[in-house]
Amino acid sequence: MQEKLEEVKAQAQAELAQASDEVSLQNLKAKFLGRKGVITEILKGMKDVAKEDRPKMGVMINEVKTFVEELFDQKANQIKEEKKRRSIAEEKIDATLPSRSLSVGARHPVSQVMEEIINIFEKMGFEVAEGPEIETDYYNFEALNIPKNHPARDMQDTFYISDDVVLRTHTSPVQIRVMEKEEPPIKIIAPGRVYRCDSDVSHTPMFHQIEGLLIDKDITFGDLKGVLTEFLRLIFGEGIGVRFRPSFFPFTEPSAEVDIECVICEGQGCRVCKESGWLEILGCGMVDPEVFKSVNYDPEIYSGFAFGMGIERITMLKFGINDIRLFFENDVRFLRQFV
Ligand code: 2NL
Repeated sequence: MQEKLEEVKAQAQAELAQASDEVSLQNLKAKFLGRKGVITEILKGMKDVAKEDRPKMGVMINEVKTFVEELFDQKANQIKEEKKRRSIAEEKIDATLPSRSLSVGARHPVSQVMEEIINIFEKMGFEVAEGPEIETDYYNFEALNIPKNHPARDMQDTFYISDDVVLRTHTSPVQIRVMEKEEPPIKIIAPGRVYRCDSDVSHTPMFHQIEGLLIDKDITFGDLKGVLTEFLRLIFGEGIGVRFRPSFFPFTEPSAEVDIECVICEGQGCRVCKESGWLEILGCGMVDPEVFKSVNYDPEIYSGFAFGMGIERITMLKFGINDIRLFFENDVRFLRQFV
């Protein structure tokens, strides 16, 4: 028996020395220590051993078993270490390789002009007001004295969510909401996205607008002219020609449209200004008493002016861009030209 056990030890040592990976190690483990393994078979043979010899035999067999188990543990560690060493040697990272270059974007020209306009009005003491882009018919039309049959209310021109709910077509409803909540003096601008059912070289279904509103005692059309003329000179340059033309809006009376001298041909006449030498840039007027009625302001005490302008149009004129749709493609080669 003693001899047999020595043989098993030697055999295990010899065969383990040959094993070089986890699979062959597992197979050998089954062969020696498994349920039908060599050592297990020897243990099973105990029943044929004389009773008085069994304890001694048991100790001897267990010694061999422990010896072989330790051999396997050692070998398993050796294989694991070898595998790790190899992966460190082979999977090298070259930290000196040049990196892939990151492409740098650019601030959208509409955002730049939006910010510039907001800055100018903030310096004049206006505060920014914001409100929902999904509005009720009341705030978008009714409170602004826009009659039920007005073309702006047509399904062709406005995105209706339901009979009573629309995507705002201007930011005026923001100003109605402020007037509902606060008493004059009011001095706000309302920048934001607006929506109209329209699409061609100069119209997109969503565009940006800034409206302004100033209400106090004794506000006159002269104040309106002063503020807007100063604004246009700051945006387009000190020398720019400015003119006010009579116009009509349901929410202002009197109303005016404001033109600047054509920035493309300097007033000589060209395709952009349709040979007139002038460019329409914004609409404005004195707030109509009907609007004051909607928000419970007394038109005998207060007066004020309001104005509105489209940001895309101003941005196109400022940078000489001839197709509004370029703003919405977000091609960085286009966007980078205006930094
Ligand atoms: C344009 C013309 C305008 C207003 C907007 C306004 C707002 C209130 C009361 C009265 Cl709450 N008016 N806004 C007034 C005149 C013109 O916009 O051509 N926008 C692109």
